[in-house]
Amino acid sequence: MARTYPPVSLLGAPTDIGAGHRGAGLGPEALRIAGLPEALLARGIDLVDRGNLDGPRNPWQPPNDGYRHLKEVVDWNRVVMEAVASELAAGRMPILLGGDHCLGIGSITAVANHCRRTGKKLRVIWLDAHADFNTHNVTPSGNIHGMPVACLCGLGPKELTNIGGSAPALQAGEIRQIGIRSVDEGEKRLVKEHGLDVYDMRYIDEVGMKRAMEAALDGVDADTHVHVSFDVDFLDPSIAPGVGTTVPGGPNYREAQLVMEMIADTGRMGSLDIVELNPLLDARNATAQLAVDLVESLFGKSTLMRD
Ligand code: 6HN
Ligand code: MN
Ligand code: MN
Ligand code: MN
Repeated sequence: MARTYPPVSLLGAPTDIGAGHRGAGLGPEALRIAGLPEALLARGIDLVDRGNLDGPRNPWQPPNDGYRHLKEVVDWNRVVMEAVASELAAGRMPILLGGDHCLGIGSITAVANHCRRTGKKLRVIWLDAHADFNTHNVTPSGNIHGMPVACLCGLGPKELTNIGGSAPALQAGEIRQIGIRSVDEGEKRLVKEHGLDVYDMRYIDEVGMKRAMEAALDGVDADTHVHVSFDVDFLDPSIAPGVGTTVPGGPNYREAQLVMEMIADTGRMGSLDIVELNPLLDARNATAQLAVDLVESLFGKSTLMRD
């Protein structure tokens, strides 16, 4: 049976404010040029591209007390949170076009508040090479794109942990992390302390992507809002070179497709972030095109044979 999707809104957030490389701010335009709007329209989706949000420029400063650009990161996340919240309130599915992964704080805080208000359960599927669970005490870089999951779980500066009104925005039990293969030393300790549910590459190698995703999606039902936070560095760098923080040993093309297909099969995706795409490091926009291809699968494209 063909699935129908809620109306979708694209929200561009052209910034690399939380990253260690310049260029992720060009991500929204690269995704559009790679054909994301047309691909979704071709899936029969009622789509509106809201264009790009506006926020502070990147001052490119060194860390201060363990954070780079904290004030600007807060400003960007407020803008993102409000935009995502208003799409959800209007019954639309927001797709955030990053931008770096620090924006997951605003995006997911808005989603979490929406779920509390509507009485939905929330499941965040965090596709990433990294756990993004650093704090200012343990971060090796000061880059806030390495901290969004910690902030969402209440660990971080008040301006970010309480951005949606109260902290924590999320319980660790609401998150599943897939594809993880680079976690900093201090970060590892925090991930364990907070009991994050991590399906790392070792686990995926051992049991296979199918079983890993079955476990990650276990319990998702008609009352669940699934939020997908897709950090493009989740993918193996041999197929996705256009990111600032490549880590070898990631999911290959087929494994990545399976992840997206299994999420699509739940029929419960209610919001999506596509982050960390860096066109300055890409090869002829190939990584952007791959991201679009995978997003089509998130919207059911490659499940055709099973309809
Ligand atoms: N990302 N763990 C490293 C750091 O600097 O904290 C890398 C973080 C990468 C974050 O890709 O979203
Ligand atoms: Mn990330
Ligand atoms: Mn990452
Ligand atoms: Mn919803």
